[in-house]
Amino acid sequence: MAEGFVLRLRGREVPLGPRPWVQGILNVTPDSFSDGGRFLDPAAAVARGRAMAEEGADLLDGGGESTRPGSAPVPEAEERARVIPVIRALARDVAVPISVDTSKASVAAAALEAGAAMVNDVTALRGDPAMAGVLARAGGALVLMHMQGEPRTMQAAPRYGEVVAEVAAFLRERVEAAVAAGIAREQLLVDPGIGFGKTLEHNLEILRRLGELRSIGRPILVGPSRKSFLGALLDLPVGERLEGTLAAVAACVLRGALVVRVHDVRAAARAVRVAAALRSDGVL
Ligand code: HH2
Repeated sequence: MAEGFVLRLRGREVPLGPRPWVQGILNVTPDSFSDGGRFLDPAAAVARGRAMAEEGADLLDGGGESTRPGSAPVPEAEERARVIPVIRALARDVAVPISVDTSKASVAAAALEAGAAMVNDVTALRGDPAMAGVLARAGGALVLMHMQGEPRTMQAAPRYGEVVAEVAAFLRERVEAAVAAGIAREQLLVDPGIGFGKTLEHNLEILRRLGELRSIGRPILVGPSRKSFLGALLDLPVGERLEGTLAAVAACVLRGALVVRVHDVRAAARAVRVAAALRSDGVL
């Protein structure tokens, strides 16, 4: 059911799928929505990264700028100072590939130079005109994520005609724009951007029909972890959304997601294994 892909990381190609990957979130920020301030200290961030690799992460995603609803942009020097030393240390210390969660080309370039193998750009190359060139030159995988609006205002009044069709059309267009800019198709993953300019109903509709995004022909990454759609469904604060996250992770895997981006790696890795075994192609 879930197809296999070749993913071009920096300097090497790896198979992705049918076994899904767990991407561990490492927020080196004071203000992320669920763990802001916990890993701002570089030593704490590196320890957290190592722990997630031991808990079964296939990939780590380090970010120095929160994109939670209402968040303000972080100056480039500040973002670099937060995230680059952590990426450099983790790239040396852990066996799994490291991704950098940034929309700034200079931060992405520095992270790739420091050993990152992937860039997670929540603006899908719309935030910084120099980003595509960085990926075209340096190589490395690139996540193209859908977002309506920008983090500061995106949850004010999200509006779609048909949300799944519009997200799919956007991701298709961004894949072609990346390829036209010199990035290889094998470098690309797509992500519908749960919670980025979407109401509860929009998020649910995307997750219910996630399988439709498979026709884009690139691996699907989804980030449901601890997000507010779970809070709305369960009427629970951010610290109590683990079970909801795991249910969403399982549903995503059953519908063909090949990377799930999560905070709680150990639990999610177990849920992913079971969900993958229960898919029609039964990945053990
Ligand atoms: N979600 C967040 C951040 N980056 N990147 C991708 N590709 N997909 C996502 O769904 C996604 C993302 C928000 O989660 P988190 O990193 O925990 O929070 P914050 O942005 O507040 O740091």
